[in-house]
Amino acid sequence: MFKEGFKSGFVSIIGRPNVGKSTFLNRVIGQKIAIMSDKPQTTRNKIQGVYTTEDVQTIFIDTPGIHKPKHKLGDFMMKVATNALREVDAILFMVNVTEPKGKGDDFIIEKLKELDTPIILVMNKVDLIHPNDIPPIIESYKNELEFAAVVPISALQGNNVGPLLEEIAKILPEGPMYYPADQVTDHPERFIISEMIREKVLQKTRDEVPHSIAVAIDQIKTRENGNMVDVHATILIERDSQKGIIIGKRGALLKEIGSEARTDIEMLLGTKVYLNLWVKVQKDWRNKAGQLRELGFRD
Ligand code: GDP
Ligand code: MG
Ligand code: K
Repeated sequence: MFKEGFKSGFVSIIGRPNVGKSTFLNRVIGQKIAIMSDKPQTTRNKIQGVYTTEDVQTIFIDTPGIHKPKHKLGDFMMKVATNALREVDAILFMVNVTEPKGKGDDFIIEKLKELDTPIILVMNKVDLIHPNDIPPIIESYKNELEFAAVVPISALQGNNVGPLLEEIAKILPEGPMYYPADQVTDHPERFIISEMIREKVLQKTRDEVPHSIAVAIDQIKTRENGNMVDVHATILIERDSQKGIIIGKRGALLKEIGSEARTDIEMLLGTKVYLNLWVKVQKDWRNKAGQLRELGFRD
């Protein structure tokens, strides 16, 4: 689903163990969370939660490896983790304000220095410290890295979490709603359906569109009478020129794609399906999500 001026993007939270990353996510996402970490379509950088408002969708992803300097990661793994951080729109570097900057933080800082990705320094657990004691700690980090913003919060009590979300929103680019706003649990068929549609597009267009196209499932909804499922999906392409190819003369090709994909989806769901397909140019979309997915560790 696309809306003029809507923003969306991927955000990675990094920080030493116990700084409050999970507490923060639970607080932010609460009822709105869609945990999709065990789903096949999720990036190897597991999706931890999706937070959607009227204007913004923030997809929080986990970047394994980078949190654990003691863990013996191969060069390759470390490179992949670092590359993944390069592909996100923003990084939340979370620290515990009650502890001085330590070795674990220095390790993360060294990794972050290699990146151009905007970083927000999140000083968590401010409820445990006198406000006067916070600035020197902030300085110790600012001496080492440049931050898009520095936000003290208490993830536990909720203090200042709203302003932090606003800082994130400032950084995110305009983009699609990758996941439905009302999604509380993941639809297990979602990925298969998107792949079914993608497959038809590739078959019908031969080699005229690159494999980098993606299909976002905007909505899967069973009608009230229960006899029919409405599926709304968007084919994301990178260039305007690909749009005409996919749609075809008077929409003929898109119709074929839709009709054949619908048959497959009906088999999968065991019910009649109304499939509504859109084609949308989303420049750079691949960098945002597809590439992350492609990096997947198959563990
Ligand atoms: P993670 O390892 O970074 O995911 O950290 P957790 O979210 O599991 O939190 C570690 C511990 O810190 C838990 O006992 C939390 O309750 C506590 N904690 C997290 N955020 C805060 C906070 O803002 N204030 C206080 N006082 N404790 C917090
Ligand atoms: Mg945790
Ligand atoms: K994904």
